[in-house]
Amino acid sequence: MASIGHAVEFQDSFPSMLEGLGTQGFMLELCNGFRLLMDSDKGLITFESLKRNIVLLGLQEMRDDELVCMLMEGDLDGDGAINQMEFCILMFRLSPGFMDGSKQWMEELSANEM
Ligand SMILES: [Ca+2]
Repeated sequence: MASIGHAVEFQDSFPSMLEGLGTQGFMLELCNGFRLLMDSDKGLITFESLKRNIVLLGLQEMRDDELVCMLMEGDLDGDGAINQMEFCILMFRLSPGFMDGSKQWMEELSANEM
């Protein structure tokens, strides 16, 4: 996954964000992130909406093929776009350092009835 190195750097701030925000606040941040990137007509992140909003993430140096790679990585049901659940899962997967804490986080989340 060398091609998504930029994204990984970005995601590495997640553990400290989670610490500062708490589970609920962090979930809100994730949802906000999704909404920033999504195509508001479709309610999904598409290549076009990602391309349009990538500057917001400071990832404007990512090439088109890297964006496509990210989309394909996150697109679990194969419809060519990323929905909110796929986005959250992708964020976890792009953040190796976060995986250690994510199990506990997911348990806390399901305890709160997401
Ligand atoms: Ca999908």
